[in-house]
Amino acid sequence: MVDYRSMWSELALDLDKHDLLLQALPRMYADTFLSQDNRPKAMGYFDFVISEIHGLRVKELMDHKAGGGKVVGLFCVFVPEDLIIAAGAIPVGLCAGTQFSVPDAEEVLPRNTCALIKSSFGFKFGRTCPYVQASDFVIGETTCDGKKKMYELLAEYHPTYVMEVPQKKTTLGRELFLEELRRLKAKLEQETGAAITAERLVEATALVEAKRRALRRLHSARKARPAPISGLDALLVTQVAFYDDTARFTENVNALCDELDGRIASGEGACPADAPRILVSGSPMAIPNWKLHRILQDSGAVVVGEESCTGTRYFTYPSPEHDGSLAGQLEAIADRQLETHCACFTPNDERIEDILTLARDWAAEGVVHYNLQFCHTFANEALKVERALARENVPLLRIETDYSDEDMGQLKTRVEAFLEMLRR
Ligand code: BJ8
Repeated sequence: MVDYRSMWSELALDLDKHDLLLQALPRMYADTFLSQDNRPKAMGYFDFVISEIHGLRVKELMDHKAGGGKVVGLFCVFVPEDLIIAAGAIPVGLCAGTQFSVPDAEEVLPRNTCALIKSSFGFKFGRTCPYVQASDFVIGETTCDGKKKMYELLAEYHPTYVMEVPQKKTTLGRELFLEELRRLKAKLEQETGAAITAERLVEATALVEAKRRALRRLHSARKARPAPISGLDALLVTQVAFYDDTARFTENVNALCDELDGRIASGEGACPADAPRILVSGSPMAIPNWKLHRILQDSGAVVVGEESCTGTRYFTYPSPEHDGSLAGQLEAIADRQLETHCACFTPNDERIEDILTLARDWAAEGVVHYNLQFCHTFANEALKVERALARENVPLLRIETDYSDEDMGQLKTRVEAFLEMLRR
């Protein structure tokens, strides 16, 4: 067992508090993941990654920094990873999904803030996340109001750069976003001292596209009945995508998909063929937020897709064709990113279309709309989702929750009643 304590000290972590966090994780992981029946063998890689979540991967980031490289933290899929990679830096997702860091955040942020924002901020404020500590700077974005205002406070504790994301997908919105990509490119070049050339960007986009393709392949495998992989395992893979080494991750997702192809061919599933098939849609589920999937799965359902930024919104749309020039590539990146149908946009009808397509093509018998408490954008959009699904006769269950365990019993009762209705 490697001892990482000196690395964590170097990163100025609060070691006592960090110990408490690491003590809780193995048990929680074993109960949630390792206890599942008939998991694909290739999930072993992802189990290993989680077992080293604050160890080996952080060491890789520190080695990169020791060699003169930079690490850049992100909170939103709108920030293009390929631009960061083209500058020779490593992007890492910092959105957090645990109640552990929420009390620290509530010393500063209002309690009625969404759990994702509080958890992410709390990790910096309480110095319990080696990833934010390892990052040379973080890139925020002007998506929801809670995040925007959190970044202003975060800037008091960590170098923070905020990128403007438009609120409407108009011609003007696209121009603004394109200009913001150019500004971000200049910022990255200034921070890393490396020039982002057309060639480097082609290579970086190819790397990121290969990862997205592998995730699409995994997502597509979940169309099969019985589903060859559990919803929990599939969600875990997407969560790991935000911080693992891109090329190694892609290779392992493809190995997993090869195994799933074999399972599909032989009719082997991760659940019974008649398990109710559920599409989850709404707020992202940052690692280690496995709460809703676990309740659904323990109640006998199988989650066959996530319409969220820890799901289809992250990987569905590939980069469009371009002429190979730097300017042409930035336009292609802008167009790809603007296909992220986040509820922060108005209007956002494309998301409703996406949900209908996913429910139909993945043969979902019901949709669970997942809303983090105090996330007004997704909460307001839920009504439109409900109406659209009603027109297609797809039942919807609206869940609003946070990261605490307090409402587990109540949620389980509601989920079980919903599944019972689907079975009837
Ligand atoms: S593109 S979904 S990753 S902004 S859940 S913090 S919206 S109050 S995370 Fe998001 Fe980018 Fe959009 Fe995706 Fe605010 Fe809602 Fe909290 Fe949210």
